[in-house]
Amino acid sequence: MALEKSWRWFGFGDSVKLTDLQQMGIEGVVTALHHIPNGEVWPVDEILKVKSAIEAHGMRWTVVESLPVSEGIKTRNNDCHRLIANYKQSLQNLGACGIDTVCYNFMPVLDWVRTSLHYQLPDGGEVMYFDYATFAAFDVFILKRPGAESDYPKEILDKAEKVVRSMSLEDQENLARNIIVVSQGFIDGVVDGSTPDYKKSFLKFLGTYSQIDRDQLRENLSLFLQEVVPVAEESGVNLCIHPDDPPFPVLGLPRIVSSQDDLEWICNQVDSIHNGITFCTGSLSVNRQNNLEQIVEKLGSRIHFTHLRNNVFFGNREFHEYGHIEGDIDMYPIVKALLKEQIRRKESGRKDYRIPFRPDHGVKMLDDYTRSANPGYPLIGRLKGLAELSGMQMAIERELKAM
Ligand code: DNO
Repeated sequence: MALEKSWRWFGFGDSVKLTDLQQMGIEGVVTALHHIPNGEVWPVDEILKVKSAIEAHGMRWTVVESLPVSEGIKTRNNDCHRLIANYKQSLQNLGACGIDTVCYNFMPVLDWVRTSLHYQLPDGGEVMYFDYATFAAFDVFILKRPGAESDYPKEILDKAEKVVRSMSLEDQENLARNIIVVSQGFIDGVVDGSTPDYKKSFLKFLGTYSQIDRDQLRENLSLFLQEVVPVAEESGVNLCIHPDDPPFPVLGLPRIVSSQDDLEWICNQVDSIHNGITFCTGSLSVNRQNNLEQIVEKLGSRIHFTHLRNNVFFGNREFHEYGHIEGDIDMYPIVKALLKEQIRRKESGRKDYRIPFRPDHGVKMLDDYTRSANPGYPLIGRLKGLAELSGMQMAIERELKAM
C-alpha cells in the first residue's frame, strides 16, 4: 500500500480547487482553518464546513496543517493557560468531527526562513534559497538586531557585509519583507505586513525570548505536551510536530526540533503514540548530521505525516530547494523505509498504518507563472513531484512484494 497521497490546500480561496485535486488523484487533503485567528478555538461548525466540502469531492481531510501554537504558549506568558485551554478545545472539536492528525510546530517567532523566494534555475524554473551570509546581512545590517554580530563567525560576517553593500535599499527592504511578512503571511505570522514599522514590531517579538534559552523552550514544550497529549489521546487525534526549518538557531532564538536526538527527546516527554512527529525531509536534511533513513527506522511508529522535499546543498548552511526526486537527498531509501514502516504497522494490527505524504514545496514552472500561489506552493511543480514520488512508490512496493 502506497503512502496516502495528500496535498496542501489553502482553503476555498486557493487557486487550486477541490475538483482539481480530485482529478489529480488526491486521497487526503491537508488544510487548516486559516480564517480563525491564532489562539482562538476552532468551532465545530467551521470544521464541518471544510470537512464536508472535501468529502463531497471524494477525499478526506487527512491532516490539519497547522493548528498553530501561539507565541504565548511557546514563551509561557500570562495568557498561556487560556491559550492552552483553547488548543485543547480545538483538538476535542477536531476529534469529534473525525479529523485524526494535527501538525504543529514549536519554532519561536518565525515558522520557516528563506533568503530568496524566487531563485532562478538555469532552465527558467524558480525555487527558494537559503544563504547564511545573506541571512546574516539581514540580521546584522538590515534588521540591526542588538548583539547579532556575536552569533556569526567572522567569515560569515565579512561575507554578509559584502552582500549588504551589493544590495540597493529596495533589495534590502524586499529581503526583510520576505523573511518577516511574505513567507509568514499565509500561515498567520506574528507581524502584520501593513504595520508601518514592521521591523520594529518584529524586533519586539524577538525580545519576548530574551529570557528563554534552549532548556527553557524545551521545558515549555514539555509542559505543553503534558497538557495537550492526554486530550489528543481522548479525542482520537495524533499530534505531529514539524521540525525546525532550517534546523539551526536563527536570530538568537533557540531551536529544539532539529535533530534525531531532539525528536527522541520530544517523543519521550509523553510516552504516547499520540505524541508524534511530522517527518519533513527538506527541513531535517539541512542538518547534515541527520540520517533520515535512521530516523524513520528509529521513530517510525510516531511518524503521522510526512513532507517529501529535496534540496541542493552548497557550503555550510546554504541550500536551495529542488525537484522532489532530484537534488542531494536520495529519496529512494527514505521512501522505502516509510513503506516498510507501513507494513510493520499493518502487521502489528495498527489501524492507522497509512502515513499521509505530501509533495512539499516545488519548482515553479510552466503554467505556474500564470497562477497565484503561496511561496513554495506552485501547482505544476508540486504535481510533477507527486507523480514522480507516486511512481517511485509503485516500484518499491513491487520490489518489497517480490522479496
Ligand atoms: C512551510 C511549511 C510550514 C509548516 C509548519 C507546520 O511551507 O512547511 O509552514 O506548515 O511549520 O506547523
